[in-house]
Amino acid sequence: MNPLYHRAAFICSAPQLKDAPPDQGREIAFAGRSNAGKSSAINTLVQQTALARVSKTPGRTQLLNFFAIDEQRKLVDLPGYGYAKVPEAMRRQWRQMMENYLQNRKALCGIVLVMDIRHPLTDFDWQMVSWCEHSRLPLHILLTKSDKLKYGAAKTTLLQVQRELSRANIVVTLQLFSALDKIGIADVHQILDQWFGFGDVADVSSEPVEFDKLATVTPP
Ligand SMILES: Nc1nc2c(ncn2[C@@H]2O[C@H](COP(=O)(O)OP(=O)(O)OP(=O)(O)O)[C@@H](O)[C@H]2O)c(=O)[nH]1
Ligand SMILES: [Mg+2]
Repeated sequence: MNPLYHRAAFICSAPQLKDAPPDQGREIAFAGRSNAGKSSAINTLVQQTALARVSKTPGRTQLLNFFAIDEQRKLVDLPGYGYAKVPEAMRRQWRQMMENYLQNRKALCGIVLVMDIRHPLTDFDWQMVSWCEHSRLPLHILLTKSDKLKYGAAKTTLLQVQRELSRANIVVTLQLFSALDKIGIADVHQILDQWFGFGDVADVSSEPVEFDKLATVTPP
């Protein structure tokens, strides 16, 4: 594993895009339904137990949470969607913010879409897939909580999801994942390395961010 992931540090929580750190370098965002396991996936990938806040209560992550990998690279924990108790006005706000973020954030170089393997490809997931298509963003899907199914059943779901996406002409990569059993970590790291351009660092042309100046907001 690239040791930089282990050193990931909280930058800030942004209620809106205007509160986000400067739009420079490269950024990879984790999206998905509330309670799917986004925050857990981030913690597992950086081998830290409490970088991103995990909760049994759906809808916990309501903000855009930014984490620094290094001066030029960030991970973003996006607010979950599809939480039934969220009022309509908040849903609308969420949709606007997500569309704005996905369409206008220049640093954004890829989306990791996290789905609970027991409930894959919800309407919201399709919405996210189509936004990524529209914005020409690379997409990698994690079928997480794969520990909840026997290996054979997990593999069958993986193939079904793959088939449905290819039937819709969607180009994505996807894999099984479990934060609990630590399944699939190396594969996600490979995707992150590729999108972050580790190995072709000179390719990242933006100015370095001074994280000391940004780390002023209370952690989530
Ligand atoms: N069994 C199992 N449980 C998991 C796994 N990943 C997450 N969970 C549990 O699922 C619940 C939700 O996890 P979170 O990581 O907070 O989910 P989230 O997608 O960040 O949720 P929001 O912030 O509400 O959008 C927690 O109780 C986690 O412990 C996994 O791989 N296996
Ligand atoms: Mg979360």
